[in-house]
Formats: sequence, structure tokens, C-alpha cells
Amino acid sequence: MIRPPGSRELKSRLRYYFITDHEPGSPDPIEQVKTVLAAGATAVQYRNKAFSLTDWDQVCTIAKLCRRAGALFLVNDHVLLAKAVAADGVHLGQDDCPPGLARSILGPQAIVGLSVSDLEELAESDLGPCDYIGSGPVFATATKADAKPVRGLEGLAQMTAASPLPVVAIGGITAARAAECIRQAAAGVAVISYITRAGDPAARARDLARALGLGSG
Ligand code: 3NM
Repeated sequence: MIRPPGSRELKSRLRYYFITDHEPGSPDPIEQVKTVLAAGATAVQYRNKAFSLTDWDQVCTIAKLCRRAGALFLVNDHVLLAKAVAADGVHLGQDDCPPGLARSILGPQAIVGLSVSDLEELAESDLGPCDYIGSGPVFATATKADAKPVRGLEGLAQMTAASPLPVVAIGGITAARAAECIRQAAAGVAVISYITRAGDPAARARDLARALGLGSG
């Protein structure tokens, strides 16, 4: 678990941020991660809302794949799972574990991310223990049932201007939309269905890498 020494390095490691999909009909999460790492993903978030101990081997395998590829490995929500699997950090929703508690459990080296949808939430959030924010949905998404209202590129631009931390854009991101998010000063884009619900996930994973200007795409 090595914390990037500066925010500039963290920003570059947030650029191509893949989130695992555990819904029925999506490819096996280990295959998802192999696919995006081969295309050049820089960060992977394990987002298994129904995690149980029978998934332990799966999460360990994904953590190991990320470590080997030099990609950040983050766990959604489950701070103790992040600790158990020695993840690089955790991503928290507004109603999850408070960032300060996650920081004290995971230690000073951990990366703590927080979902922040709008400027009001930004003002109310405890950003002190956080390293980055995830902000969205930028575009309409069918993946998160309880997503907040769509913010658009304008909302993203407002967020990147106001946030003291790097911002990862999320919600309905595709290769065609990724560069526009980076132009609004997002550090990176987080993607689920563009890759996991595709006929050819590997081709889409490469398309996204190209759109983000990453070499191996
Ligand atoms: N969080 P897709 S939107 C997990 O707005 C998640 O905070 C969001 O999936 C937020 O890339 C979202 O398939 C789903 O649209 C993103």
C-alpha cells in the first residue's frame, strides 16, 4: 500500500478509473478487471454491494491483479474489507462511514475518496481526511438506481472549479464523452456500464484508454 507522494501523481492515477459490476448479466468481475488493466486502467474500485465472505478469493485476486499492473485498488464502502485486503484505499458515499473514521482505520497512507454530487454537498462534506472526490452523475446512468439528478458538464465544471481535491467524473461516461470531462478539469473518469454491458468490453476498454490519451489503448 503505497500512497502517491503528491496530488499530481494521484491525479494521474485517477485518470482511467474502472468500477466493477456485479449485477447478473455482466462479465465475471475478475475478467472485467483483467480487461481494463490490459487496456491501461489506472485505478479499479471493487464495488460489490452484496459482498459476502464467499467473495473473499475474488477480491483478493482483483487486488493482486491491480498491484501487479501498478493500478490503484480501492474498495467501495467497506472500510474493513479495504483494510483486510490491504487495498490502496476506499471510496465512500455520503451515507457511508465518515471519512475521518475511514482515515483513522486505514491510516495516513490510504487513499480516501468521497462521492460529492453538488456544491451544497461539497460545502457540507468533511474533505479534510479525503484525497479525491467522485462527482456525478455527469450524464444519465442506468447503473445506479438511486443516482442524484444529472449535473451535466456544466455541473462538473462548477465542481472542479470549487473542489480543493481532484475530481473524478462519474455517470454515463463513454469514450466519446471522456475527453470533454477532462476538458472540464476532471482528473479522470469513472466508468461501469460502458465497458461491462458491452458486446465487446475489450474494444470499449481500449477506446476509453485512447480517449484519455493513455498509451496502451
Ligand atoms: N455513482 P455508469 S453514478 C456508482 O453519481 C455511481 O455518484 C454515481 O455507472 C454518482 O458508468 C454511478 O454505468 C454509476 O453510468 C456509474
